[in-house]
Amino acid sequence: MYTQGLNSIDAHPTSAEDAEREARFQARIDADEKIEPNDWMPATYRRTLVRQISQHAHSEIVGMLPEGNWLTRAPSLRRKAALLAKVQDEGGHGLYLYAAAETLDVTREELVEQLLAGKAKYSSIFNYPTLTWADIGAIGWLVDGAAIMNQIPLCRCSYGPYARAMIRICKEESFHQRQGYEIMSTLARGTAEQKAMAQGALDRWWWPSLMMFGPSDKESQHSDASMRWKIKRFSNDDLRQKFVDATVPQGHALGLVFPDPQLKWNEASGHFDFGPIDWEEFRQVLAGNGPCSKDRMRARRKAHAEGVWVREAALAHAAKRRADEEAAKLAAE
Ligand code: BYC
Repeated sequence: MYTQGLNSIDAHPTSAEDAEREARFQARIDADEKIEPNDWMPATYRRTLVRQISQHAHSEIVGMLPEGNWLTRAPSLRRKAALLAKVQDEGGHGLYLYAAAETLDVTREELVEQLLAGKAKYSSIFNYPTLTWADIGAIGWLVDGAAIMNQIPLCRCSYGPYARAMIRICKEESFHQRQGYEIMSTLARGTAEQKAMAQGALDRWWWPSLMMFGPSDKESQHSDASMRWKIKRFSNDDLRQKFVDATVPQGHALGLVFPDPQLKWNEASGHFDFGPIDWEEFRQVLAGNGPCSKDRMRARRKAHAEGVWVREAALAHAAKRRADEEAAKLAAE
């Protein structure tokens, strides 16, 4: 389903001059300077950023779908208002991220086209269904919790526009995570049926949440370059472990059981050990064979087609304002 021609490895400079420019660029990164849109950057750095930022933007937009599914069925007005605000936030995150990607010489239209054509990846997690209201709690607690763990270090990413977008996004994500945990905690303290709903949601979302951090470090193709460029500050496995260590005590506080018989505290390492991840499932989801992959793409294409008139109206309005401003300027001369 997905292609990523964007990040082919052509990192080797073609001339002594290029080598010198790359060395200066790397020295700036090593000195923790921010790289800004008009600065020189290696083509591979630019492509890596376009790949990661656009996948991230697509994830935010597609991520609106599983939660949007519950807007009409939230159990109270308060829950509905909070969920609506959260889903709107995700749309906003997508916009900041598309705007950050556009500073790298690519248009939002091109990126959206890649998504709709099935050529661009988005996070594996959004290819799973939201079967009960408890899944909304689990998404906030686990999916947003995993997102925060991954995204806090991105606030220090070497590329200025991405780092700045992430600061605002992370603030909003922490509200999302608390919203989810509160839903889980209400259900876990509720009737036996409600507690069973919370447990079922944890059973469904735990392993896919661990997969969000990407393949193991051994399998990760882009980590070495991204770490050297300080786009990524921690490896996929390190972030996954941090997430497990932070989340397991939260689940235990809710009285829930993680669906992993091998999960246990390891006194010697100071971390939780956990069982093997089903990487075949991850590969299948990335290949477009997740439980909801086809539905998600269908919903995005439909929304895009139905939004044509909004985009046309916005462009017509902008053109009219420009024309009015020009006319006012001429009249004033
Ligand atoms: N799903 O070499 P690797 C959110 C791909 S939004 C799909 O380790 P990298 C939220 C990877 O792209 C969550 N694909 O890659 C929104 C690469 O494929 P390509 C999104 C995945 O980039 C709404 C290949 O596997 N967050 O939280 O060094 C509501 C090899 O991987 C996944 C971000 O996008 C995956 N899970 O590291 C609630 C954060 N994992 O491109 C919540 C920014 C890996 O070669 N992104 N792949 O075809 C990142 O931090 C990094 O891109 C990743 C992967 C850690 C995800």
